[in-house]
Amino acid sequence: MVRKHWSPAAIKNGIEICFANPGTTEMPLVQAMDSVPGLRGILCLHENVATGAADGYGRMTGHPALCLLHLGPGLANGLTNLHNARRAFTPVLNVIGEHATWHRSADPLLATDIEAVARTVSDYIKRNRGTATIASDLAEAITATMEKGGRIATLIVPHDFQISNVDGQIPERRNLPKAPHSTRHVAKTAQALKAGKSALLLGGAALSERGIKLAGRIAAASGADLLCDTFFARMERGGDLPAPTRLPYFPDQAVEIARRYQHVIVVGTRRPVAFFGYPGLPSYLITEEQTVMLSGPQDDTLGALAALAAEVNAPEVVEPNAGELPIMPKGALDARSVSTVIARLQPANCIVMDEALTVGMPYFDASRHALRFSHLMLTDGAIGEGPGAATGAAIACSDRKVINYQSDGCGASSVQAFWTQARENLDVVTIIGSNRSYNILRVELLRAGVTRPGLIAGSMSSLDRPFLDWVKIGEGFGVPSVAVDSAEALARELERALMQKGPRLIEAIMA
Ligand SMILES: Cc1ncc(C[n+]2csc(CCOP(=O)(O)OP(=O)(O)O)c2C)c(N)n1
Repeated sequence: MVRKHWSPAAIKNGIEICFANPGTTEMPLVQAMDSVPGLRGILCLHENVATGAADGYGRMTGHPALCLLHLGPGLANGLTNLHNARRAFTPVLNVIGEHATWHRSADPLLATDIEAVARTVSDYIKRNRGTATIASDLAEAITATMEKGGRIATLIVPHDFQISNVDGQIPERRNLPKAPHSTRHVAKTAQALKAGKSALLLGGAALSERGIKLAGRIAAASGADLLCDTFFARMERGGDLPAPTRLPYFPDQAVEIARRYQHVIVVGTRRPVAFFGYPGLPSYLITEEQTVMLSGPQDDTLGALAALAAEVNAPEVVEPNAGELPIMPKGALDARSVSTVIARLQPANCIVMDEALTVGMPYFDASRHALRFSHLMLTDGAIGEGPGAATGAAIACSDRKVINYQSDGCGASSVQAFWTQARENLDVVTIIGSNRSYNILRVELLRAGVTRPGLIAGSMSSLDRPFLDWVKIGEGFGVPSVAVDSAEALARELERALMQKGPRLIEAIMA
């Protein structure tokens, strides 16, 4: 039976976790998970939690999780976080159960053009054509997720093919040859570093521990500054690691920083683009003349950095990133004080999933001298990622504490993740920066010169009628929760939460 064949095929190809919100057309595949040990099924109460979790899991492990989703509407529900995963270059495999082939012509409920939905985020889409190829299709789709630095693959499997008999070998995914880095780009970069004041703009693999250390050595040899992407997928930070300056979100501020350099060397990412188009401001944050490409997100960035380090005679050891954390705040809570309390108390080796928008704006600088940690961010601006991604990160790294620093509006989009955290007893502490507004929309209006928004514009950006009661929300999904409104109380509750195992939620109510 395919049921029996399916799980071994997934496991043999390196899949260990299946984040699922299944329906009838996926149930044979769900049953298959019981047939052999090794594939852990995790129920998510919304598909966007499943896809967000797969993103968090993939960013922490470097290999794909499987998302089992129900027909077109199930996949559509998960699209937001597949957008984020795509920008993060996270490998993710979606498997979609489809109606039985003989039943589709009757236009049953839930019949959808699944390929059309999948196309918006997937680089690889395949419709399984028969039982005999299910296992090889699966192996091929898993291989596709590992291509070009990490991709989204979607495999559609009709229900009748899931329940038929199948024999034969279980194929393995192909090992993809790694494209070598460009020696021409290395030579051009070395020249640019000599020509004038430069910065290395780091993203992707350049923000891994190895990448950032190589970049630090190159900076020490050449006098270049280190910058990083505004919305990076994962960055190793704190301790004695080099600490790049993050390009600001607002393009005028980013351009102001970029203007200081004759050359900006792009490493592991793309030429940076403003989030939105604002009148009078450019789309690209660095000019064409400034741009020197060392490597893009899909290239061998670590190889290129190592070659560049050799080319510029980089020292083996550089001055550690010395400095102090900001002092512990007191009194009423604001963005700065919430960010500072977290930066000061976060334990060594933790993972911080940061979807805190304006609440979290001070956090990057506040945590510059924090203990060593992995910092994950919202990569594509499609909100509602944090709780799901924190869930996936906690499953990927069960020995590490996960902190989900979360603004309230974004958090409200994926509250169902708390239930999965409770059910799986995941070690996630969620801190809701509760400003009771979609504050970024107000800031954007202000920047556009709208000092007095109209009634409708005002109500579209306020979350205060009624307040979201995060203690009830957390508790309702099974997560012990508490609300605080001072820095002292936040520090006390965060310390307490960090000492315990299992999920906790703290609502930090801002003045
Ligand atoms: C999927 C999606 N829907 C809507 C938006 C538009 N949007 C961007 S930020 C935001 C509100 C964020 O509010 P909150 O999380 O409370 O953060 P704050 O702005 O208060 O810091 C909205 C609605 C988006 N980016 N993505």
